Amino acid sequence: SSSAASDVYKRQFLDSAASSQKPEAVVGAMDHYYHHLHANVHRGVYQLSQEATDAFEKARHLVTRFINAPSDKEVLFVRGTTEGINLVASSFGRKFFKEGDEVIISAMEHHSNIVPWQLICEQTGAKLKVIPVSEEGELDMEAYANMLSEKTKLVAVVHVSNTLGTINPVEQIIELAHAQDVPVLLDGAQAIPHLKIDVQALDVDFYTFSGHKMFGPTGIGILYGKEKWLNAMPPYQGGGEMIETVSFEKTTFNELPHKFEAGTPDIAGAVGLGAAVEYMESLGHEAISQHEHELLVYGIEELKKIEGIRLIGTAKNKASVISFLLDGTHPYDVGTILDQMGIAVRTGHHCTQPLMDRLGIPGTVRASFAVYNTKEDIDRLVEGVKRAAKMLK
Ligand code: 7TS
Repeated sequence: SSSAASDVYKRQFLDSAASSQKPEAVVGAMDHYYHHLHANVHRGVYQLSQEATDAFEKARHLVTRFINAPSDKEVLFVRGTTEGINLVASSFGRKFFKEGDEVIISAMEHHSNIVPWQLICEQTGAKLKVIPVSEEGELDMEAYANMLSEKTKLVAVVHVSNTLGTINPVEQIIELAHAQDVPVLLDGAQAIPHLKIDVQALDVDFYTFSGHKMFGPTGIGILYGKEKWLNAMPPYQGGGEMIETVSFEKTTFNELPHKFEAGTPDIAGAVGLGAAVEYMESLGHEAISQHEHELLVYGIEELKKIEGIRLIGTAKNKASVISFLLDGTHPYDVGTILDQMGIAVRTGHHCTQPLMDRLGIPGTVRASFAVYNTKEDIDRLVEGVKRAAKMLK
């Protein structure tokens, strides 16, 4: 791609699920910010601070529109998906969980949608319930429906699996939970680069994602939360920015979204994320989906022809991830041979160890695509896997 900021594109970069490469527009926006606009936000009376604040808040507004949130108040800047989930677990959990309550997650969660819940459950006496996953990599929706009860305080599931690519039936998950007045958090880390997200159409209570997986910078992400929940929740961190008045007797808190944004934020990161939103909007979700779907279908078709290959994650509804194993070989060795050919894939458990245990495998080789990948990348991958098969068997 001629608009790419990185020469990594010259190689076969097939690890965008871990982190995407950056278009020139994103790097350029951050560069411009640091050269011309930088000052701290929300404080100075001077013009430069106002300009920095405007750039920061403009980025928030771009995200609000991108995910169709009702207002900027409900769109919080966080460090990424991990911090978004920790914020909800810590703040919502402290306020609403008690002994005997239950939190529902699934067997295909990334560790960052498991461990924060374990930590808050330990503190509050709540318990985790886990929706089972089939061999193909789909959620057992009947088991989920039966799991919901008056004890359930929250459902937290992944929208698109980073290991399998499964697109979960989140509309149905939310509908079933809401029928019992249970709020739902979606981990959108792998959904946001590929799917059009409309938080109002979903009626989701919390939606969180990372900037760096959607062509933005690292260190910045978003937590969307319904205003009624965010108002009811205590602050996550204390410090500057999040207060209204401070005294040793009593401190009062700032209004949303600032109540949850203690300290100087990643201003340049927010600006970069805003540029990433504009980049995705300029391509259009339909074009992104169509291109990636073609790559996925082509990749699956070609890889399937290789003797001894076993695809992991064959759900009907899938996004841009192909995980596989090669008979008689270790994923690490396959990854190493591919690397020698200039093909970047991820190998291992992909931060989903419980899912690996469920499927009875140590890990996978994972190729993941983004909008800048091409059929040639897939051809090189297939060639590489064939070579690995020959060398390792
Ligand atoms: N949730 C999912 C579904 C993810 O895929 C990831 C990162 C996270 C949460 C955490 O995001 P972070 O930006 O806060 O770190 N997934 C991966 C991956 O698949 N390979 O490297 C990171």
